[in-house]
Amino acid sequence: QSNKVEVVVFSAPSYACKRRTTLKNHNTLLTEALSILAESAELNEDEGRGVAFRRAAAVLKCLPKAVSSMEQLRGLPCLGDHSMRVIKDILENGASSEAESTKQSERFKALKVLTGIFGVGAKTADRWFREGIHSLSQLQESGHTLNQAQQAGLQFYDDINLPVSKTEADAISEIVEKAVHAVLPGAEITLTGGFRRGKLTGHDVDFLITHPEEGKEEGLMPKVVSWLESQGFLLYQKTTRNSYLESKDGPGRPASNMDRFERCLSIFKLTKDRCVGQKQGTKQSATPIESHVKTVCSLGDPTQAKGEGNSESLTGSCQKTEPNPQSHPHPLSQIHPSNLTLNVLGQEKSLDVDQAQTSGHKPWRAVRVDLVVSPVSQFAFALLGWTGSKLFERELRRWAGHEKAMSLSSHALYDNKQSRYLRASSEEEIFAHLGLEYIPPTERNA
Ligand code: DCP
Ligand code: MG
Repeated sequence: QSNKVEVVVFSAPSYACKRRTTLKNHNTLLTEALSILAESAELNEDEGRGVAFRRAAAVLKCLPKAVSSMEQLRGLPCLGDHSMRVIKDILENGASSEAESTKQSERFKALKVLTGIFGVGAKTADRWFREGIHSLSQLQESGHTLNQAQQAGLQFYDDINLPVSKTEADAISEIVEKAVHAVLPGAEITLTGGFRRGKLTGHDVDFLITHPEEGKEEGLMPKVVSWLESQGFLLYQKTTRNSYLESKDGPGRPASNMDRFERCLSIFKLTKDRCVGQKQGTKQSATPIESHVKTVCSLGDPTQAKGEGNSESLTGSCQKTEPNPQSHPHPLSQIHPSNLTLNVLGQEKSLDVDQAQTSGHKPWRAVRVDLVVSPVSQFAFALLGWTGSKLFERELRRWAGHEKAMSLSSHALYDNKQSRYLRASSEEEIFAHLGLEYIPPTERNA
């Protein structure tokens, strides 16, 4: 009789886009610690280090079992010395001292609070931190001029840092569908981002809009935005014409129809009706959209911000932080007195902090919504590019560039060897062009 203990040695492909990563994570202790270190690196604008920790966390997310010993890891890619030390610490001591001390550090805590403001990226947060601004109240006292995005970000701080549920995302979907169909019947709306990957919560709700007839989608976004504004659904919006010609990751010679993506970064006002509320077992008499419209119309006077101010830059205001209620001790609650004056673009404006503080009691909540319009010829690329996860996207582009001599973006796939664009009308076709097995959205949670 043998008393040898069988050790399960894990293995996985080194590109995350070749792995199937569902939401079932057997190694949350390890991946959460590595994610903290990744986040900290990103907040310090150390992208290389951030990606290294993200890759290490991602490879552990796809394992079929919990890791119990270091020797199980010897066949795995993406685990550098630093990540290995973190894992070892957790296996031996139950926690990573480095991740714990990072979480406790004044800088990390302050940067989290500050980047929790919509429109504030790592650069701005770091500048403020170095000026001694560590909290929202210190930011208020500093008299800094905030742009419109940041002003909205501060005003709806608590709501924006509260995870969005799938139920809320579905209620938003109905509103977006109603808006789009009101201005362009036949247009198609797809929920993308984390919710398409099957996540039950998100930091925002992402949509991709197209029309089966090429060109019909042109000029759609301003009309959708006007409709939403007229119905009182928008607390803030900034529409940008996403110029593909200017984008960094696009191939060198884009076709003429490729500078058409329009994007709207917005904050919706979502009424907490019977559908949206978290109460269990309540009957729904009206459809969410009907009761929503009624309530919003009767509320009147929605706070409307015209998106004319410059947000920190698209990337700045897109700084995505995983909402984590435990690490957010409701920073607005530190603010006194209850009615503050903010210096917004040189104008004195009063900010109703009571309103912001009572996120749990008011009959509505603020939800971040990201709308993207794509011509149907680019839809598959846009869908693949906006479904994520961010690391999955990055790995797809790395695979395309390094292994296939191709350039992949949310607009197109360019074959550098053949010097031509490769067409695709589905995600499956793009994976096939890339020589990859098709991975469905629910398995792209790298
Ligand atoms: N995306 C990207 N690069 C950006 C912005 C977005 O690759 N600068 C893609 C990948 C994301 C998707 O768009 O998965 C949606 O962006 P989100 O930041 O909303 O990411 P998720 O929806 O995945 O996360 P969450 O659930 O927190 O909203
Ligand atoms: Mg999202």
